Amino acid sequence: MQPMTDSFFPPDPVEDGPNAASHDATSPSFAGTSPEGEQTHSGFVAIVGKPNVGKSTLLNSFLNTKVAPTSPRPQTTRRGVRGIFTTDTQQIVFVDTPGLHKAKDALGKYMNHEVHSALSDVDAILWVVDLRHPPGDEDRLVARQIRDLPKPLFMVGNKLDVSKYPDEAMKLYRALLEGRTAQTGEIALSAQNQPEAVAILREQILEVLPENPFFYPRGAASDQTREMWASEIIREEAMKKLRDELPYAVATRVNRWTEREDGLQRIEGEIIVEKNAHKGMVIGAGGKQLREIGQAARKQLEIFLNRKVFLGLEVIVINGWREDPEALRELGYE
Ligand SMILES: Nc1nc2c(ncn2[C@@H]2O[C@H](COP(=O)(O)OP(=O)(O)OP(=O)(O)O)[C@@H](O)[C@H]2O)c(=O)[nH]1
Ligand SMILES: [Mg+2]
Repeated sequence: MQPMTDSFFPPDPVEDGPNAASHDATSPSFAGTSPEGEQTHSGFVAIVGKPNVGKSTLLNSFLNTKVAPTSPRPQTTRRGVRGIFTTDTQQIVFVDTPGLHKAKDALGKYMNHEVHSALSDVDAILWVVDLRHPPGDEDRLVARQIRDLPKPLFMVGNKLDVSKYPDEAMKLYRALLEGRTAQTGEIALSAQNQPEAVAILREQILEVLPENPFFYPRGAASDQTREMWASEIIREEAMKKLRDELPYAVATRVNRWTEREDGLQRIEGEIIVEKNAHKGMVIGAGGKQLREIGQAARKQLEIFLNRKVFLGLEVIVINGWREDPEALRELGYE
């Protein structure tokens, strides 16, 4: 993967990357034609599916960088993050969504709402399924939401590298779309290990984009601020390290980001837990766990920023934040 550049949105173009180009928002291409005067095509493409099937991994692979957090735990994605892929005359705005699931709290309801709002106004849909398993209730729930939408749909059978019966699985998932009349395509791949297959799918998506001006300047990789992006990396590492219910009870926030003259990025963040008893569990004996989370997050930030990073992390309590509309808003879940 390529390192992310200085500012995240609008970021400087990644050298030789897919988004490499001028990102002057007033350039003719932003207004509907390429610099050569050709018509531009662009559109929104929602990536949906049940939790943990590899939606965010696929998004990052489409863009060849890290826009969205990924982890082995279901319900890693909480916000509908946009990731942008731009060629001379085409732009895909991918909308990564939380895994559709049976919501248990206000945060879960917000997450499902993100899926529905992503689906309400898109030009195409990617439905990601996990080929290691036959469809379950949550897959059926997703299939019911998308089957009759009159937009191009690609069924993406993911985790091909670790699937024992991919053909059989594809057949079972395909059956959930029976009766669908709009344009439908399918592909089996590994979002994690097959960049060539992911590029083929991206080509197929480019084919169905409608005529539109670009929605984002050339060179933009995401709609997030650098603070939002970094806080998601911190949350990813916290989710990977924490156990039991804790990964779901933490939120993260970056409050300060300053740059020293020698280029060092000083980032100060918070890990928010929902009760006092959780604080010590996140910090760990002698602060070991918090240190490990911080070190892993710092490493990722350094890779993608291509800069030295100082990451300061504090653990704070916001009582019952997952059920508190005001706290949810404050943490960016609105
Ligand atoms: N072996 C294998 N693992 C994969 C593949 N794609 C994703 N994974 C793993 O599956 C897990 C879930 O990936 P995510 O991309 O976070 O899944 P998601 O669908 O975005 O999950 P939520 O945001 O929780 O809904 C991670 O541990 C990934 O590394 C793949 O092609 N092969
Ligand atoms: Mg995700």
